[in-house]
Amino acid sequence: MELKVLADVGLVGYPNAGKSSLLAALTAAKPEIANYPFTTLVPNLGIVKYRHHASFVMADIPGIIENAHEGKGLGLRFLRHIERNSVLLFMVPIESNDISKDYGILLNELKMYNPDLVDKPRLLAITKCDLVEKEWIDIIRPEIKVDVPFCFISSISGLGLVELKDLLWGMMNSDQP
Ligand SMILES: Nc1nc2c(ncn2[C@@H]2O[C@H](COP(=O)(O)OP(=O)(O)O)[C@@H](O)[C@H]2O)c(=O)[nH]1
Ligand SMILES: [Mg+2]
Repeated sequence: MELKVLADVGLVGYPNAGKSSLLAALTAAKPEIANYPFTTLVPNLGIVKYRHHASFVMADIPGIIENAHEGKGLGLRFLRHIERNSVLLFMVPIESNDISKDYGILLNELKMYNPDLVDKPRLLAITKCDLVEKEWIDIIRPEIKVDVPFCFISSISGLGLVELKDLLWGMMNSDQP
């Protein structure tokens, strides 16, 4: 049986990037959150409430990256491509030694898996920002060299989550992906 899931936003990140935690913070979903890789084998889906009346679907797809080359996992067939643009949200923890480089590696993994996905609108969330001082964010902001919009978030403190939703909403509803 082929599982088809429709999502507006797909979370792309290595294990431990904070995908499940973001889903838990923004939706009523209760994905398993753990400090080790491969916590779940099935996609977690949640509905993000936006402003007063809107909502969109977010999917935390474990195994996108780690199984990409073996062709295992559910891949990225889940992305919706009608009506709204589906958006890829890349996630890299602020603890990374080189955020821009890690973003590039993720993008490349995705490209090797399915080149079509590179055409999807995407943005980068730098996660776990509660782990650093606010000043540190301002210091590293100019250092980040990526070809997409980016923002700083924390699923624990809530930092940047409203801005993240605004960015995602704007992208999925824009005429120019
Ligand atoms: N301090 C902090 N830890 C986080 C945050 N988001 C996730 N984590 C921790 O990072 C680990 C992996 O999180 P998880 O959401 O399971 O990552 P996933 O593998 O990408 O789904 C867990 O120990 C989480 O508690 C965050 O915003 N701040
Ligand atoms: Mg997870």
